[in-house]
Amino acid sequence: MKFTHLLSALVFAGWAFAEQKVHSYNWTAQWGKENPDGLYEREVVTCNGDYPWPGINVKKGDRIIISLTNHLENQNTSLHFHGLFQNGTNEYDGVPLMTQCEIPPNETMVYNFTVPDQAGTYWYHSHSSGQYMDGMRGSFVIEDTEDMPFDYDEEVVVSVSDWYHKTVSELTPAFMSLYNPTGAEPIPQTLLFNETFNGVWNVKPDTTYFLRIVNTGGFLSQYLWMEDHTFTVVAVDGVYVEPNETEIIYITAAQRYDVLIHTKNDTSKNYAFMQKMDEDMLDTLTGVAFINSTDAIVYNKSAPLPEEYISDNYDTDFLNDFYLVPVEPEELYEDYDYQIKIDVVMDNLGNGMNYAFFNNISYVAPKVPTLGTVLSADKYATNSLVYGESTHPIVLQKDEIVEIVLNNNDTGKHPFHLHGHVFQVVERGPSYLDEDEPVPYNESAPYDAPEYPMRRDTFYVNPQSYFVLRFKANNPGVWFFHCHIDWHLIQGLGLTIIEDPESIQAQQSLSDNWKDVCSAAGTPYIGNAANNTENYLNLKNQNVQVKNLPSGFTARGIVALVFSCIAGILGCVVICVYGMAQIPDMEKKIFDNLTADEQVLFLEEHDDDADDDTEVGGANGASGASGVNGANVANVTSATTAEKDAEVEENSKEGSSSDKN
Ligand SMILES: *[C@@H]1O[C@H](CO)[C@@H](O)[C@H](O)[C@H]1NC(C)=O
Ligand SMILES: *[C@@H]1O[C@H](CO)[C@@H](O)[C@H](O)[C@H]1NC(C)=O
Ligand SMILES: *[C@@H]1O[C@H](CO)[C@@H](O)[C@H](O)[C@H]1NC(C)=O
Ligand SMILES: *[C@@H]1O[C@H](CO)[C@@H](O)[C@H](O)[C@H]1NC(C)=O
Ligand SMILES: *[C@@H]1O[C@H](CO)[C@@H](O)[C@H](O)[C@H]1NC(C)=O
Ligand SMILES: *[C@@H]1O[C@H](CO)[C@@H](O)[C@H](O)[C@H]1NC(C)=O
Ligand SMILES: *[C@@H]1O[C@H](CO)[C@@H](O)[C@H](O)[C@H]1NC(C)=O
Ligand SMILES: *[C@@H]1O[C@H](CO)[C@@H](O)[C@H](O)[C@H]1NC(C)=O
Ligand SMILES: *[C@@H]1O[C@H](CO)[C@@H](O)[C@H](O)[C@H]1NC(C)=O
Ligand SMILES: *[C@@H]1O[C@H](CO)[C@@H](O)[C@H](O)[C@H]1NC(C)=O
Ligand SMILES: *[C@@H]1O[C@H](CO)[C@@H](O)[C@H](O)[C@H]1NC(C)=O
Ligand SMILES: *[C@@H]1O[C@H](CO)[C@@H](O)[C@H](O)[C@H]1NC(C)=O
Ligand SMILES: [Cu+2]
Repeated sequence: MKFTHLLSALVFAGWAFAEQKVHSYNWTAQWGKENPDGLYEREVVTCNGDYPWPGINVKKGDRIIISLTNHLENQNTSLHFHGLFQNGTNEYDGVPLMTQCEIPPNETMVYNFTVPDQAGTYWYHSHSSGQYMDGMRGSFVIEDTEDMPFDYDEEVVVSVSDWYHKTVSELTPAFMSLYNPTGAEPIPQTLLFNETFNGVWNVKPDTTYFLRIVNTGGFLSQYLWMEDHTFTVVAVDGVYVEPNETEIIYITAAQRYDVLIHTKNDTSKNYAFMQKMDEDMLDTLTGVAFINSTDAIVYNKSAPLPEEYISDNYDTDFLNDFYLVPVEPEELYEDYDYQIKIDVVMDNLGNGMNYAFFNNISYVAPKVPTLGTVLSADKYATNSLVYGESTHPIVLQKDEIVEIVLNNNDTGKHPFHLHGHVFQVVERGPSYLDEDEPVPYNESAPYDAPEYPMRRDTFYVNPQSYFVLRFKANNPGVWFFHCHIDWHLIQGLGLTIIEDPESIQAQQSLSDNWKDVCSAAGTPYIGNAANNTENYLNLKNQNVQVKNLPSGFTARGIVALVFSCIAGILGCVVICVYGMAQIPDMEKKIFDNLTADEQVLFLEEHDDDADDDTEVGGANGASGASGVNGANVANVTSATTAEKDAEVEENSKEGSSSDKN
């Protein structure tokens, strides 16, 4: 342990004895109507009826007690504190069916933990199937109690996020559908700045601002730049870095950039703060209302608001976070004890839908939350079998050095997040989108890893490329490693790390309230992944992913088939006339026509004979995965989208002039 570490550990231990400040919140999640972008009013998840959700601002060593009540009526909920290590309090990490049960309607869960020794910018959000994209999210700032490695005058937090005009439960059925065999993600309409469109940031002249930027969006990365001002990056994901000045920041979903911005002396004019969608992540621009959005750095309230400020180098000259240098250097872990090697693949399963995989596994939640299995499995807790196959369990030994090699066989970028840790970034390959094949990491190729690698908790991989991360397994708990594009999580892009299960058993226990939530949800919390309490090695009836397509089917084949079937069987007129009533039926018809080998395809109707060992799970226990909704299928037709666009354009004039801040 370095001296500075020892010192901060001692200071931190001191907190435990000093008077601990307690921050208590009673929060009720409920539906409300809001119009954050000024273009369209829709249902959002509110906090006690208010929107947006409050920012939390606390100091190291404080205690957080959040009583979260679910009054959503039709959905479960949960709360994750992104980036907090929850060392010893794994039960409050907030992942349904991994570290807790879903909080069902009318139930309350109390999250009760000590703020860790992790000064920095974090955030909280629902971890229940896509729900945070409906607005259930906020900033979580841990103030430093020691001197910070830079000076500033004022501190401000700001969120940036993509925004949809439909709720996740409206969008999911069409996304997880036979009619979307390529897995094209729903297209967001706008980008928000602090949950408002064309946001306003009021500044004072000649002032150094410490701006904490959080991307609370569920899908898109964004480019950020300012008119005639520069960012000096001083921290990422709660890790202080040597100041690095840049004109442009690229921020993925869930990442944080803390920057210094020095304002001008002259107050006669206002300046643009620009946000731009990473359009490479969009399958189509149809449905996007504004790809760029212009926020205002306001020096003078009577002067006009700024015009859009164009950049010609936004996609080439952004800061590459790989090269950042942590202020508190941690030497590269020279070698690893255990390697997790995973290929990211998007592919179709036997129901024709598109799923996401690490190797051949698409995450499906178990019957018993994984933490519950750890705490009840006794000596079997070190055997990954007991956690089930579709949770993709990986058991780590205490304090071993773990290397994650992730090869991205997909043509998109993905921001990956590991709960419970910051990791060292050892390598990231460039985009190989122009190659015919993905280029995997070549371990034997000579390579100079940085001596003091950058550390953070969310890091993106380039298209058809790879990254390599390392961390020490020094935080006993069950931790999710997953893509932070919430659509991809619904498609199963996650795996379960069971870190040092023996220490979890020795040190952690579950609160009564935690157990009450499980009982209310009807979810057992004792037993293996298949809810077997007698024989932990018997996984009969565990939840598993949908079976594979018969070999020879490809996504492209399905597209061709689906669309020729739609044309052949029904035709557009029928879709319009019969609407949703006909469509569930149509799916069956398409399958009838697909192949004679219907048994293979229709697993769900078949799991009582050949497949009685398993129950076919939907996507990640996602509410939306159940049933195809005809209304959303109709949205694919371009006429309706074009109409919407026209509407949006018109409303936008109002939106841009209204100063909602
Ligand atoms: C939260 O609710 C409980 C019980 O209704 C009450 O005792 C407590 O004072 C409330 N706390 C806050 C911070 O409002
Ligand atoms: C929740 O409680 C309210 C008020 O007591 C009741 O009307 C509603 O039916 C309950 N909902 C569920 C899902 O139990
Ligand atoms: C929170 O946890 C602390 C420490 O375990 C305990 O003393 C306290 O009673 C808990 N508070 C609530 C409201 O559960
Ligand atoms: C964003 O909202 C928070 C309140 O949640 C406020 O403290 C902050 O000043 C706002 N940021 C900007 C840039 O206006
Ligand atoms: C801005 O004003 C301060 C005094 O208020 C002065 O010290 C500083 O040099 C000025 N900066 C510029 C760029 O003019
Ligand atoms: C603010 O803007 C108004 C309108 O352009 C201008 O008349 C005024 O002089 C400006 N104030 C300052 C302090 O620059
Ligand atoms: C969006 O911003 C880019 C970069 O500044 C610019 O080239 C482009 O014209 C803008 N597009 C729109 C629709 O404003
Ligand atoms: C700043 O970032 C650039 C890459 O964008 C890198 O080349 C440079 O070494 C960095 N400098 C520091 C001090 O972090
Ligand atoms: C990913 O792509 C590489 C290179 O084309 C290939 O060798 C590997 O088998 C692919 N992985 C999977 C799981 O398909
Ligand atoms: C978790 O706490 C243990 C001591 O209880 C400590 O050794 C370990 O370094 C901590 N892990 C993290 C990630 O902070
Ligand atoms: C779990 O097992 C118990 C006892 O066999 C049974 O009563 C319960 O319905 C099962 N629950 C689930 C969710 O499978
Ligand atoms: C809520 O959670 C329960 C238990 O995990 C699950 O059975 C139910 O399907 C979930 N409800 C929704 C709407 O997702
Ligand atoms: Cu992804």
